[in-house]
Amino acid sequence: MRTITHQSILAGGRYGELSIDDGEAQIAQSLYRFMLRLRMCEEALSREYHPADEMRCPVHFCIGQEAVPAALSALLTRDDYLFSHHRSHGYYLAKGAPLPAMFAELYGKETGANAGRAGSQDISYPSANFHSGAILAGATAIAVGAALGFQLRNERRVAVAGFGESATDEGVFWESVSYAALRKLPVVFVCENNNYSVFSPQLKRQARDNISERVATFGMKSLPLFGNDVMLVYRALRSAIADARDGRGPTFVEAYTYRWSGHYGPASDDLVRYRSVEELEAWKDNCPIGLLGAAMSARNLLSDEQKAALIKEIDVEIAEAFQFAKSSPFPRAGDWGTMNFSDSSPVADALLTVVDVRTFDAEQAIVQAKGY
Ligand SMILES: Cc1ncc(C[n+]2csc(CCOP(=O)(O)OP(=O)(O)O)c2C)c(N)n1
Ligand SMILES: [Mg+2]
Repeated sequence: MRTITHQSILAGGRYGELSIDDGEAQIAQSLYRFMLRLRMCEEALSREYHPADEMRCPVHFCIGQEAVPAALSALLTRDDYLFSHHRSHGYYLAKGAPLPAMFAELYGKETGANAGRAGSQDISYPSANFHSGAILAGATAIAVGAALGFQLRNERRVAVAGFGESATDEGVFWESVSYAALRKLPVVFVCENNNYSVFSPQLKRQARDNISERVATFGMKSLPLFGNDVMLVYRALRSAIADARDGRGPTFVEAYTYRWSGHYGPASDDLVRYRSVEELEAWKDNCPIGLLGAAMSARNLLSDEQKAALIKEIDVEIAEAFQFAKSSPFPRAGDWGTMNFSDSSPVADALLTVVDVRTFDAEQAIVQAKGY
């Protein structure tokens, strides 16, 4: 197994190994488009978040981490399941869920993906088999459960769990790996290792930075790679997903990457001084979109005109999504009882009757979303 760490990536400076093989022109173009669209969405949402303060849910932006979702978008079928964590937007779009419903969800609107009740970090789109959740490492265990279901029913479907390296601080992650390896389940674990859990680097939370090696000792294929080379990520996930689908068992892919934004919210949190300006700049030099774009230009796969046309097209789509979100109605308090998505849960029904909607609303102080 090749050794790769955050330190070794920084020591390597500007990455010069991204290659587009013969026959990969089309996939490179679609990966580029996905990453650019995701980046532009995140930047537009960041710009709108303050001072308007119309989005009132916490948002964890994934600027700089576009490669893994892009690769998944090209590889998963609608029938496959994708479970992700709080940094959810890239994964949501990877599953082909609609942009206007994502924006509306962030605005807390009735037309949002979850009728405005989940917000960014718990957003889901059940008809596309996409679910995210704020409980770290939850995605890993749930994906294993889904994969067990596919295996028992003899379905050629795959479950993917996407999460940050901090999920590996949790016991349930290792239990999930152990059971998936034992049962050779059709599941793929994708860890976006950006080194930080909020403000804590991995080596302040774990004695070693060798997650992939440890996973391999559980009897699972395990692959660490430079996660800003989207072509590498794409090839690794293509083979992992094919293995899972064809009964060759699970794979753990550890994609080393970096978030440019603060942990949450659009504002920089660098004043906490948990990471250096030089480190951030070094990773910006290795931007996943910039690296792919340069390789495509060198192969005449992306002209300035094509890029400008793409930006124009995405700008229009984003403007329409904002318009949709802002002009949509808020959910009505009187619909509280229908928030239960299951119609067969007597426990939830019983609990819901305890809540007096009017009292509940009256007791909610208006809390400004500022400070992050
Ligand atoms: C079980 C659990 N513990 C703690 C938290 C609080 N929390 C939210 S995000 C986060 C850091 C997550 O880091 P990582 O998994 O590496 O993802 P990243 O934010 O770096 O993308 C923590 C500790 C949580 N959501 N769930
Ligand atoms: Mg992290």
